[in-house]
Amino acid sequence: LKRDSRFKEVTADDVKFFKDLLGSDSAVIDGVTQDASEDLEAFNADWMRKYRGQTKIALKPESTEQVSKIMKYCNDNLLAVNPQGGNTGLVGGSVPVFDEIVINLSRMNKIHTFDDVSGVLVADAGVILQQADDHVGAKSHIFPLDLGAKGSCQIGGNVATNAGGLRLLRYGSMHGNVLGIEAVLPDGTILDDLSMLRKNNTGYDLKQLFIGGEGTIGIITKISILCPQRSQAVNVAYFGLESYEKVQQAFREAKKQLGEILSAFELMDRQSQALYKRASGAKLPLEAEHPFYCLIETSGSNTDHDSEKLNNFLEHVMGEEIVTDGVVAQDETQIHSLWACREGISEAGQHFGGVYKYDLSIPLPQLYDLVNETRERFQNNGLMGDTDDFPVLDVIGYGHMGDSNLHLNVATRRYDKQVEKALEPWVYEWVSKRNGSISAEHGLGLAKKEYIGYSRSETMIKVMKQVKGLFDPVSERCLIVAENW
Ligand code: FAD
Ligand code: 2HG
Ligand code: ZN
Repeated sequence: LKRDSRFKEVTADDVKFFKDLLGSDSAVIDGVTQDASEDLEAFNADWMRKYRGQTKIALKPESTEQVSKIMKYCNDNLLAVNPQGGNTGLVGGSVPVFDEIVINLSRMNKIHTFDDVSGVLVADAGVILQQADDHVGAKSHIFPLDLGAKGSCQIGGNVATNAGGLRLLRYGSMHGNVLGIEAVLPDGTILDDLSMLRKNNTGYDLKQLFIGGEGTIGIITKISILCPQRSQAVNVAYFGLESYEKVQQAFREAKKQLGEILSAFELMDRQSQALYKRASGAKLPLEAEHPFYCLIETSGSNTDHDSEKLNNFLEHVMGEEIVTDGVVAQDETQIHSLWACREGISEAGQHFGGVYKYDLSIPLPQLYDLVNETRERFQNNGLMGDTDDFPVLDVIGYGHMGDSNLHLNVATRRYDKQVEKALEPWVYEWVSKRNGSISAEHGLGLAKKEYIGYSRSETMIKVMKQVKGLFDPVSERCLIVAENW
């Protein structure tokens, strides 16, 4: 990668402009006119410690007007910027590639309104997901998205990545739940589309371009989102199965028998659970090992009715020998520990050094074939083994079975180009041949932008570039994320 020389480097004058605008020192982390190397590390390095930028300045605006003035100044002066939320993204989009200015939304963290009749929440983009969920939870509602990074990721980042998460099966994607956004365009224009309406068929639905747009056409500053009623009865079951064929049968049965109360159906293979156990030291819920595990959650309004349904389902699938063994959580603590076995995998993947992550949409019947084939590939190429001589520790498969979304993680002892070469573009070709998507829910970021052609046609990519040009005419390349898609 080569830095685009058209983008200017930040000078002392620029720093002065930002300090005058943002006021307090902690709003401008400055490595240009003073040494701020330590503070800047948090803005430059991503969650996986895989992508690292070299920004010398990070800005933490407090208001939409400040974001607007920053963007206008950067646009006029050809300074590249990179929006940043909670920095939990998994595709290298949340950190700079070169010396782009980081615009971090963490100080824009106010919740504006929540109406418990309509369920509409209006909040700043920098509100942490967990805080948003706690806020609406106090009024018996639920934020329509939940994911393992909820303690750090921001709702603006969730919208920018169109994050999927653990309950998409039930509540649908951000494209359906977000009612409005306020965003700042590359030239500083404030686009006020902070609608609270469920229905509004008056022309193009522009906010949809920002949802999943990964900050390439503007910075989201506020969102309005529809939050459903929180279910009074939540039940979780975790069970073991002997084959992927049986996993599919169990999913079919769960839809048939649990219908409207099914809120999650997650898949974990034996290797993913073993790695989670090894990394966290936690005890797994079932004594014996099984080739596959599933986690089912139901959410409904009647405890007795829901428990009966779930127990009947389990009795049925065990009677039919679809499921080998299973447990149902008896209280809140057990619900948390069952969910931890699923949510903790992502972190376990990188616990022993590094990880190569692939987030893929694959037609269900073939979804697990890729994990088997990847494992075989590493068994045959001499890169995977039990000692430190081998870079690859294990290949694990898990994910949102209910959404046909596989997470393939290759857990390594260290990042190694040979491992990457064995995986890319092979994984993308494999997925493309089966008409899947090379990014189901994490986005393109820097990691996958080169590979977009495996999931989108030339015509679509051309139109995307035209859209980008419309919002950001200054450069065909992205001013917002200097290394754009
Ligand atoms: P960041 O990581 O800071 O940014 C992500 C991208 O959005 C970047 O391109 C950034 O430039 C852009 N961006 C951020 N904020 C804004 C804004 N206000 N305006 C415009 N652009 C912006 N993802 C899923 O989909 N499902 C999961 O189940 C899931 N689980 C995860 C579990 C763990 C443990 C971790 C670490 C990550 C997980 N993710 C998951 C990845 C997911 O994309 C993020 O966690 C989350 O949506 C990103 O939010 P963030 O605030 O951290 O954004
Ligand atoms: C999950 O579902 C996340 O746990 C992360 O999307 C997946 O780390 C991954 O590969
Ligand atoms: Zn996921």
